[in-house]
Amino acid sequence: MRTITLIVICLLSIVSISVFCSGCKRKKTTQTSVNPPAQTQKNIDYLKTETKEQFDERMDWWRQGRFGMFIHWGLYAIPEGQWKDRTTHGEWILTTGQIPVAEYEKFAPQFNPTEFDAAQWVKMAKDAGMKYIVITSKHHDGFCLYDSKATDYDVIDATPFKRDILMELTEECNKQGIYMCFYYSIMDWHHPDYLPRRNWEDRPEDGADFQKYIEYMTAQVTELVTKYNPHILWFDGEWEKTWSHDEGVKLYNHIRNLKPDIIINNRIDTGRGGMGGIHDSRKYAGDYGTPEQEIPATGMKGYDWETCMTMNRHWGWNKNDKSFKSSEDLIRKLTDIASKGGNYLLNIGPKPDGTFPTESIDRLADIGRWMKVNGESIYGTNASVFEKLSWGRSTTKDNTIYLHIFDWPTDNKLTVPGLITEAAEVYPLSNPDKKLAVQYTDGGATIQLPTASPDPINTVIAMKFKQKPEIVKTPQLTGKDKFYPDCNVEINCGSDTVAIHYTTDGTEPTSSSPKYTAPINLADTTTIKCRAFINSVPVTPTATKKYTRLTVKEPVTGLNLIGGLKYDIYHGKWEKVPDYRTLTPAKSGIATNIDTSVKDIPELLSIIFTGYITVDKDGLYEFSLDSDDGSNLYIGDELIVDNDGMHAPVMKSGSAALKAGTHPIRIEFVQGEGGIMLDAYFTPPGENSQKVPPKILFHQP
Ligand code: H79
Repeated sequence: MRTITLIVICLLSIVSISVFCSGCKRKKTTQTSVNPPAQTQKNIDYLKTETKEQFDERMDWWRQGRFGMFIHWGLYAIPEGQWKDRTTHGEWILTTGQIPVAEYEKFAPQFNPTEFDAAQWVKMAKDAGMKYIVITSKHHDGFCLYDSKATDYDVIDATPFKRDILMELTEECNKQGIYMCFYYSIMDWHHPDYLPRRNWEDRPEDGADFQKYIEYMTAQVTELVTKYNPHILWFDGEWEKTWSHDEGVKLYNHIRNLKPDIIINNRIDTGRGGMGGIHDSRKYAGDYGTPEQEIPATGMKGYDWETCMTMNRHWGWNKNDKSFKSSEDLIRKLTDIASKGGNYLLNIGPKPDGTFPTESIDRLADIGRWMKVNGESIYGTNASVFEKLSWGRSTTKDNTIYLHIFDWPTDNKLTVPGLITEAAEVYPLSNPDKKLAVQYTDGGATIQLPTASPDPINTVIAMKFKQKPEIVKTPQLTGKDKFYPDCNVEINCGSDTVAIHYTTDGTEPTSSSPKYTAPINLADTTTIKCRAFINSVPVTPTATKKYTRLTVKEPVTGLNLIGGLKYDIYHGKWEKVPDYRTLTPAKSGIATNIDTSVKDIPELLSIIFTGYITVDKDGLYEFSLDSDDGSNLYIGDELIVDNDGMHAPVMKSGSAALKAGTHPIRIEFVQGEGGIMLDAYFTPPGENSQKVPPKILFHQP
């Protein structure tokens, strides 16, 4: 998988390749040779051994903190976003400007940020209400902001500044009580052993040894952890095909063995799933998800995540980029993120002289003023207990609910839908002495607000309760929408004190419809409609769900079968699984497993597995395909799992009702560029999900 951004970069590169192809001599490397890191004594596999309690304890400060500062600073600050005629470059300028490495290195002697003052930076973060700082120890350009023994391409050896920026910041953070954390790029455009090269470069690949690069990186990460003791390592640049899941896991365990309580983001492994940043934490290393420049639509129960975002359009300093988000926007984004249970990592791109952009300083101060009053509604809070709120957001902590008002109601009455527990105290955080009156009606509360909004950006109202407050929500119906032979449906609306009434004939439920008291057993295709009532008055919208009873598939008989699936491989570039029936296979054979190990070339291919699956009992079977890129699974002629198209690792599932016996099965797979992966799982009735075992796969010779 690889998305449009890179493709565009590649196209641009091809167009102007001739411009930079002068003098193809091998660049002198500045890296000194590195010894492989010493083996640590412990070597615990942390991915497999950590309990939930241990994980919660390790993540505690981070979850409490909710708000951090990202800092992108390095040689790319020197050109200030401009190369030749283009003024829209950022920290990617080496690549987007196609600057040969030898040319780019000339920024190093110009790096002399005499105004840099670690105390001031840390204080600005702290005053803004931020609890941690993540700074680029090394970005994609390979230049290091600290004194690395593994390279001369760092602030000490290559610049006139000769001060260890990370050490100064670390000491200041320790002094001021801020958690110091480091960004580290796996992708490295400078190191001679890093592969792949940019396709416009004239640096030859000969002699490059990626394994040596891994040793270099491991040595650097080791010195960062042991010398600076950072609280997070924030990896990035993991998406190139040279980086693998196995190396990610190895590096993760190496770092945790050095410092067991460190936190590591999910970009250390290959499972982050695009800019959305969410990974399957059961399969991939990484302690939290990293959505980039976006905020997920909803929170994810039990999953930690942090949105990283720029204030303007660039991460690194660009003097022409004036499109800064307003303070209002930033404060509301912080609130939105907290209301979904996430962290906000807000970026600063310092200038070449070592100061922050004025626009950033102003915004940090605005956020700080708001946080001083309202911080308790952000720090250590959990996601909203409400469904969508028309006027703003909500966060919660223990027996307190915080209401964040973005749009002040014109009649000064704030409705809190579904709240049926009376609060002990209700007041604005900006004026705790001003207690507000609340009216409770069936299925909700109404707060009488002051006549004017104290803070038009976000006024926070605290509601304190003596016990955990009860909130009635639109009823949720459990269970899969496809079943066989029957299923039990449970209904939950978050409260036991209200009555849920339901229908199964498609009509709207009323207070005289059957009352839900125990799971509803379905033996046929049915649509359930349900709604919560208090004193016969409806207090939620109606929820509807259709449950379909699948037609059971009869087995095929009378076949002479032997073990394994047939496979055919086709070569070509496709966006989806191709119409392979019109194509000639490049390779065919018998596969024991449903995976990509049979491939003959690494990219641009399609694999079709055909044959039979034998199951030993009647019932509903759930099939899942986890693939990068696309895949489909058919039983007979019916498409059961549709996971087609170009994408990062994604798992999709579907169900089929099967009689015990043998059924025709077909798995189709397509691979574009980048990561390649295919795994097939199934869940037999009453069992756990498992890889489809080879012993139940057959073909007709
Ligand atoms: O350091 C900042 C940026 O320089 C860096 N990440 C932030 C924190 C960054 N690098 N690239 N990008 C941002 C955008 C790149 C996106 C892509 Fe991909 C990489 C498109 C295809 C490969 C990420 C991975 C999105 C899909 C897969």
